[in-house]
Formats: sequence, structure tokens, C-alpha cells
Amino acid sequence: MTDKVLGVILGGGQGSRLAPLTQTRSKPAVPIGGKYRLVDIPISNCLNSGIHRMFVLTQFNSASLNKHIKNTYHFSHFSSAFVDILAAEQTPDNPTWFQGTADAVRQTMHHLLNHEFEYVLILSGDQLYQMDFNKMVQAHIDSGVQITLATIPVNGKDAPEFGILKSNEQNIITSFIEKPKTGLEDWTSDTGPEMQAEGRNYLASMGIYIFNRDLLIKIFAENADEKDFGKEIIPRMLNTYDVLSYQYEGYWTDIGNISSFFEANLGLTDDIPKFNLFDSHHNIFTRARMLPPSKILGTTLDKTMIAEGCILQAECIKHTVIGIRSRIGRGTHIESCYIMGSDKYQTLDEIAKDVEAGKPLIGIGDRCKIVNAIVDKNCRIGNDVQIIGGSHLPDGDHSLYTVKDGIVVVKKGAIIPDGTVV
Ligand code: ADQ
Ligand code: ADP
Repeated sequence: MTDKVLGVILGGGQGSRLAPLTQTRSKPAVPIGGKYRLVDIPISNCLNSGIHRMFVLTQFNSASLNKHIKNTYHFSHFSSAFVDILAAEQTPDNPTWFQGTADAVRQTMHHLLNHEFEYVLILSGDQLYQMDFNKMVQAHIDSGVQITLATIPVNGKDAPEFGILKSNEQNIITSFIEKPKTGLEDWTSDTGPEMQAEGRNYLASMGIYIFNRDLLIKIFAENADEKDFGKEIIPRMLNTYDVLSYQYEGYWTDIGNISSFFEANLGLTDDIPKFNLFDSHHNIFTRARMLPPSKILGTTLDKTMIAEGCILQAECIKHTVIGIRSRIGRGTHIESCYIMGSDKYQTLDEIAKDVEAGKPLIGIGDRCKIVNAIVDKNCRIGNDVQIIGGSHLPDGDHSLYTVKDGIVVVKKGAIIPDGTVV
């Protein structure tokens, strides 16, 4: 059945809500969980569900995204599987970038139609979840509809962030409103006793859609000005077609901004994380790197996930995700951080030269204290540096770091001199 499905992953608009992590890379390439990239999540969900053909639509085509996809997703010559990136391209008909989610699919439709498929599964690139799409495709086919929307119960605080809908007893959507700012009380649904007990009384769109191929072609031909699925296409389709609500109740979170990205990463260190990387039925795939095991010298570790190839001499690391090839010096304390790691090790020669020139080495130096921070890749943090995020810090963008919601984000490749205090 999933042979008939083509996956389309919306890799992101400008990614401004994830800046500065998206300053030099496209959103799907943002590193998550110490060794993965955001795009690995929807791709892994597709592969685990038997959907082996997919496109990643992205606003700009970064070298790192290409390299990651090319080096990670290899399939047998005898299979039809592929993961291809389609970046916004100028053509005589389309002089502009993608103008929204639907416009991204419309502009790339000629590439999609080169493949045989009956259903297209449209996914967001910035969500953390482990979902079996087989069940959703089966529900779509069984109900005989031409459009299905994955939905999830949410509480009143979160509801204004999402498309909110109501459905009838057959789960056919009767009304839909994109991100309602007022009048929420009219939008409650019967989400079932378990969800209601958690106060989750609103049915939200997960931004995951199945369309029948022919219908999607027709929609794009007839509605050339509609740029967005949530704002335009879905609300209008309800008048003409039956749109099924496929209710999902597993863990799902949108990681569109710095604070949700930070929480999603630190959440991986929980005793039983809601997003479970240790679940062998829902593997998250990524690039296999030939890195040595991590080496730890005298560090006290608690609630910490450490990727491969690290050298840790720190005093203490708590509630933190440490990414590949991280190097952390003696006497350093790290708490509630996501340290992304680096792309390479320095040679002994390079280290000697940097020491002579008084330049901090790649990694984090000695006697530092870093709390509530994201440290992007390839940073050089000197000795005796203090970076303490928290609600006392005002939001703002500085040359080496940005503060958002009290979280300090040290920019990729930043060189933070010895003794700096943030
Ligand atoms: P949002 O997530 O706010 O709401 P949007 O910002 O349009 O919607 O993004 C959806 C996905 O498409 C994201 O992965 C985003 O990165 C990507 N995307 C956005 N613009 C793009 C572009 N120009 N090119 C390529 N990719 C692009 C949507 C729905 C809501 C629903 C939420 C659930 O509109 O109804 O509740 O998703 O998260
Ligand atoms: P990002 O993770 O920030 O998107 P890239 O993916 O572009 O960055 O860079 C990661 C890859 O680039 C690594 O796999 C590494 O092989 C290579 N790379 C980056 N910088 C260097 C460097 N200074 N020396 C060698 N390889 C590098």
C-alpha cells in the first residue's frame, strides 16, 4: 500500500524563528540530538512506514543539507527508493522563492509527477514525533476521501498556534480555522475521555496531509493564487470535498522556534523521554560516521546524552546533550545545554599554533560555566568563560551570540575570548 505513496517534506521557509541556527544552513540541516539533523525525523518516519520515495522541499540548498542526504540515505540499485532535495528554483514561470507551503508543492509538482504514485503525503520538516503513516494511509483509503489531515488534541494555551478544526461522527472535518486568536471557546471538540482529562479539548492540525494525486493536480490548476495549505487550501476544500480528520494521540511537538528546539533537545535526557531514540521499532536514521567512542576523564555526569567522538575533561555536566566531536576542558561546569559539537578534530600542530597565537581551541576551554545555552558547531570557547542564560537576560542579537527567551545561542564558529562573561 505504501508503494503508492510519495512523501513530500516541507523543509522550511526562511527559518527565521530558528535563527541564528539557520543563518548559514537550511532548516532541515539544523543538528538535533547530538548527531542527527532535523530532516532525519520525517525521513525516518517515512522509511519506518515503508514509504521509500521522498522529496525534501527547501528554500535554499545548503551544501550541508546536500552532503547529509547524499551521505546518509543510500538505497539498493534494485529498489526505487530515493530521498531527493528540491530547492526553490527560478524558472520563466516562477521568478520567486516558494511563497508558502502549498506554493512550494505547486512549484515542484512537475518533478513529483515524473514518479508514479496515487497518494502524496505532505509532512512538515520541523516536528518531533514517531508516527506510523501506514495507519493514516489505510484510514484515508478505507474512508474513500481524497484529502486526510492528521490531527492531535491540544490544550487551550497551545490552540492559537495551530490550525483548529471540528469534525462530525464520521471524522469528516466540518470547520477549520488557522491559528485562532479569539473566540476559542467555540472550537472545543469531543477528543475522548483520556485527552479531556489532560485538558486537551481542541483538535489541532499537525500540518500533515494526504492528497490523492489527481485532486492535488486539480487544486493547483484551479487555485493558482492560494499559497498556503493551512491558511487557504484546507479551509476552502471543506466546502467541496470530504476531508478526513485522522486523530493521532502519540507524542508530537512542533520545534519551530529556539525555545521549543531547546526543550525538545533537553527532553531527550529525561528518564523515559517522550521522543524515544531507543525505540527499535521507530529508528531514527542518520549519517553513519566512523568516529571513535567518547572518552571521559573525571567528569561527573547526570541526565546527559553524549554523542560519539567526544573528549570530556569537564568537572560536571548535567541535563545536557553533547554532540559529536565535542571537546570540553578541565574544571568546566555545564548545565541545561545543547552543545552541538564540531565538524573536525584539530591536529596537534594546529593546536600548538592556536595556543601560541592565544586563540581558543575548537571546543570549550577550562574552568568555564555554561548554563541554559545552545552552542552551535565549531565554536571556540576560551578558558574561564561564563555563559549563564536565564530570564534575567534580555532578548537580543550580538555578534557572537543571540539571546532568545533567556536561552543563549552561541553562533556557529564563534570565537569567545578567555574570561568573557555573558
Ligand atoms: P505552521 O507550522 O505555522 O502551521 P508553516 O510555517 O506554513 O505552518 O510551516 C509548515 C511547514 O512547512 C514547516 O515545516 C515549514 O518549515 C515548512 N515551510 C513553510 N514555508 C515553506 C516554504 N516556503 N518552502 C518550504 N517549506 C516551507 C502549519 C499548519 C497549521 C498546523 C501546523 C502544525 O498551517 O494548520 O496546525 O502546521 O504544526
Ligand atoms: P553544518 O552542520 O553547520 O550545517 P556542514 O554540514 O556544512 O555544517 O559541515 C559539516 C561537514 O563539513 C562535516 O561533515 C565535515 O566533513 C565538513 N567540514 C566542515 N568544516 C570543516 C573543516 N574545517 N575541516 C574539514 N571538514 C570540515
